[in-house]
Amino acid sequence: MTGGVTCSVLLNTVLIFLLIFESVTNGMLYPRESESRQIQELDGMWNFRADTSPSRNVGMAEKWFEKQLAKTGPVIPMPVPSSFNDITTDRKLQHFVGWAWYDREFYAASDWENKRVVLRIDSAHYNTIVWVNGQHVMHHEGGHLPFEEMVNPYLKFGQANWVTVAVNNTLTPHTLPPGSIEYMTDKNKYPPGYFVQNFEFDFFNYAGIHRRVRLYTTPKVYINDITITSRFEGSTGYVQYDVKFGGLGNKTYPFVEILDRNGDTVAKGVSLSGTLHIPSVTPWWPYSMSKDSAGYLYTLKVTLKSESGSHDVYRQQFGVRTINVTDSQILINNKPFYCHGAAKHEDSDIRGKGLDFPLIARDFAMLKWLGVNCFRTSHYPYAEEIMDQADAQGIAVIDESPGVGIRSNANFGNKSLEHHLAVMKELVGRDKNRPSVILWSVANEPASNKPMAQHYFKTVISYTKSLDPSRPVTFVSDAEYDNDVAAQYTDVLCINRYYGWYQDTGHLETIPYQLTYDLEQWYKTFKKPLIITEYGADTVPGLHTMPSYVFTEDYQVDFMRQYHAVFDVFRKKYLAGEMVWNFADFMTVQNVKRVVGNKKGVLTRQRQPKAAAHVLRHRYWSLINETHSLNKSLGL
Ligand code: GCB
Repeated sequence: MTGGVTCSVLLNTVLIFLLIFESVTNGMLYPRESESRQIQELDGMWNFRADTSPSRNVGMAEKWFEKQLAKTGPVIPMPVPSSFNDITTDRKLQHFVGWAWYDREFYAASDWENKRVVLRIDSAHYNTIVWVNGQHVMHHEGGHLPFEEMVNPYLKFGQANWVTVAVNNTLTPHTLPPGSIEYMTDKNKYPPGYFVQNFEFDFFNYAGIHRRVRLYTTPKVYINDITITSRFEGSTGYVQYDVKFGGLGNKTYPFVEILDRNGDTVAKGVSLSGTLHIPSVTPWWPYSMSKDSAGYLYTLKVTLKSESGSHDVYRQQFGVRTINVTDSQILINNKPFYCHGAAKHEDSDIRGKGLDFPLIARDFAMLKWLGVNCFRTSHYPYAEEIMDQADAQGIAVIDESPGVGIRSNANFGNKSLEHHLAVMKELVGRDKNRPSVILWSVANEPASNKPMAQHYFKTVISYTKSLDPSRPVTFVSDAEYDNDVAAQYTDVLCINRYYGWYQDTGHLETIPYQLTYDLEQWYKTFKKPLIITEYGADTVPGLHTMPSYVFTEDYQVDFMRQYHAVFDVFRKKYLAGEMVWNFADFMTVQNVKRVVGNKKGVLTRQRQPKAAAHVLRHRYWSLINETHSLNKSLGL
């Protein structure tokens, strides 16, 4: 009893600390050029050296950051952004765990001296330390979100500078995702010092500098953060905005304008926060619900002049749309939204999880080809460039944290919880203005049947709601309706199901029985809209049998048809969505259940269709046509 009280006092303290912390931390605006801001890309070939010493700590002990990496020992070229794992032919590097070191040279323009210069890394996996010219600049924990720091004190203006980045991909019980290092001490079986990285998630733990690295400049008094929420009544849009600025306590003269898609001004204001009205507003819609205003984005142009004469301009895109949840539906702009989607991964040959523009473009082309109107960023936050496309192309997103594999008791402790809250704050801070984000998912398949999950998820979900009261919050469960202790705190139930695959393998005829019973029980227990966030079957492309057999393209087709028949019954009731697992094949750890990765994609890893993709495409486009003709008959 006493233990429980102490524990909740501690957690409340954590929550209060984070709420106070929130009002004073930096915003995380995406780097954008403007009249007052310049960007210098640092992507390209960097020097790279993995610290393969048994302790993995020689680089830190010898202070490799104090000189150019090439002067510390042999380096190889490594592309940034990319995962380092699949670039070379070296098996040790593919599976390397520990500190990986990067460095490169760059020039800082002499006229930057009077500006604020920020170094931003869009993401590096997992634990990152950055030095400029040998001096420590920043440290960030977490593999999928951006971090930045003002670097003026470390720069040599008008001269060459160098930046060193050390990234450690070790996962511990308190990282997100969690993992553990296991030392194999039996000298008869393993070499000295042998260890393995264990974790409970099903994708390759790609590592390195995964996203863009940039320097950008702002004036000394600068726009630090912008928060926008919106709604509409009749044809009028109401846009509530809040601008935070940084820099020395100067008097500021803000000017804000809302620009429509053509760049015409539709509303103006002269304060740092307020509500602007857009007459004849065009709401943001998913493309499956509107042909004409799909992905309609406005721009909030903020101009901030200060007494000292500095002048900053930032353009933030947003959409006008609302999200509401009833006991059986998700409503976008007060209309029922049925998610016919796919769960994805950031994953590709060679680059691993490295940002790749051609891949982003191809993925969106294939999402549209399939008729996907919603995807989940399983199982971590995706690159901002991917989220930009979702906003602009009108595809809804379930935005998921890296909370995957939270299963052992150690993963539910205070240290883990505190970090989880901090990650949610970073994620909401980054994606809060995105109209595509309709739902936050705080985790995938945690052990939500363990009693300790109740307090943990109550805290994470209520904290996320406090950060963003405008969106529903969920987590994705693989527990059962009668033992899940955390689902009660969600707004939408999300469950992953593998009937006919992991259970009753090959017995397609059992799927309708088990799925129907399950959906009914979940709804009866919780009275909330439900999304099947995963169902799928591993499929080796090119493998065929008739009748169908597990692992063939034919089985994937038959399997999906069983699910679809049940979905069609329940989508008229309280099923708010179906999402196939997975959009495309992806890499996993080596495992007897996986033949060079997870093959549940309806597309291959090269983004070409398997037979099931055609079935899905037919289904999803029929659903879109049904929605469009319904809208037409309603005069929308
Ligand atoms: C799941 C997990 C996903 C796996 C998938 C599978 O439930 O959420 O990460 O990849 O099953 O294929 O086993």
